[in-house]
Amino acid sequence: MTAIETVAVIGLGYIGLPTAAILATNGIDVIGVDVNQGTVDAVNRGEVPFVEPDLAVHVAGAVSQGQLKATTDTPAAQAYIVAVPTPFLADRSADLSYIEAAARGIAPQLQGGELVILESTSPPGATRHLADFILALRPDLSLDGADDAPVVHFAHCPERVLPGRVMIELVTNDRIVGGITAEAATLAQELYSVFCQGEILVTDDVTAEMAKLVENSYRDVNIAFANELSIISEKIGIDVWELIRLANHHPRVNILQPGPGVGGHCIAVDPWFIVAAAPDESRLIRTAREVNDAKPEWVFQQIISALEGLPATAEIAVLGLAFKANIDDLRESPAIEIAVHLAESMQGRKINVAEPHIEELPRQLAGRSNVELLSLDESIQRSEVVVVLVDHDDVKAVTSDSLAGKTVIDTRGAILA
Ligand code: SAJ
Repeated sequence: MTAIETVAVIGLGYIGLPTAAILATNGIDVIGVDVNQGTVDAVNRGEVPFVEPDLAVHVAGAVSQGQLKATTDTPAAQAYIVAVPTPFLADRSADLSYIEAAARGIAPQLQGGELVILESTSPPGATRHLADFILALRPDLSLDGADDAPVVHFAHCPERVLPGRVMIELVTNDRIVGGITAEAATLAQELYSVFCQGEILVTDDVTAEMAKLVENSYRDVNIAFANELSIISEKIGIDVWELIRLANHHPRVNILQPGPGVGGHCIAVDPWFIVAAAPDESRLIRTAREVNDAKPEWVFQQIISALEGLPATAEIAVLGLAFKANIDDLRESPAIEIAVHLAESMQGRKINVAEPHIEELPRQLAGRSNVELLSLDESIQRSEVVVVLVDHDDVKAVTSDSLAGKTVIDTRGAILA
């Protein structure tokens, strides 16, 4: 196959659009495909429909040079990169319907010789499922040239970029490419080397799928360990932050930080794909998920205990709503879960929310008569109990003077540490 010059990127979300833009600014002709006409129109105007540092300048530049276009219909291309959502279903197995929809768009365009890459975080076997799905629609094509049928190459190349640093990490992170065949992996390696300056490591499709899931599970298990330590420390009456700081002086110990739970759309989801694939064997991974998922309720109970003996008019400050520090992303945030639980269970009590990164309350909290979005200073001033849920820099700058006489529940060790 000659060098790939035309790539269709299916799904112009948090991963697809940055990938499309970085390929385009490196000289590839890129057609972005999305089911959302609004997204397609925005990209064709050179605009970005969500916030990610440096992405806007890449998209605007690529569109103005004619390297990047968007459409709702999948075109013919030499390579396809599928970057669509893989949420989990009620039984916590992965929903592959978006991948199947992408496959339906790609199948009629294939002539043989193309490379199809799945980037979406996927359960083991998803790349094979995508290949089988396409080949069932196109029995005239094959994986290996059997019976002289033209070959289509399939690979999995999981994304590993951190939101907020996507445009940097796309270029600098090492990358894993897993091919259903060795040739597919080599072709994918060549394509990613157009923009990736990190090492591009080659393996098979299922190992690549598992590598991504394992990275996020590793972090989940380690955060669960820290969260469990915070609960044990509370029970035996010691300071978990001091405990972890001291233990981490050991040369081979590096405990992560406890918090109000694990948020975002990756670490709290991906481990379940491993559990679904091997339920009886994934005891530690499942338990870690359960420990982290149970943390918001534990924090809520801590707040209830802190309120005992205080007057019914005592107000509560909630500092931070984002799923982690210094971002405005509220998706799957444990802080929101706790704030909503407080608002619902204490209708007569004021909840003074401070989240410096947002202008208005999210829909789960908006319109509730006992919830108000205030500045950090004001929410603290008005409240007897102060609950720290996110360690934003602004929250860490809160002085102990302003907290004098108040009960502080610091789930992040942002102020008390
Ligand atoms: N958290 C803690 N304690 C810690 C570290 C994190 O409670 O010591 C919490 C955070 O507050 C947050 C959650 O965990 O609620 C997840 O935050 P994160 O910064 O660990 O990760 P994400 O979800 O922003 O991005 C992760 C990254 N994966 C790894 O670091 C292994 C990123 O590289 C992946 O690309 C991304 O998931 C993804 O898309 O899968």
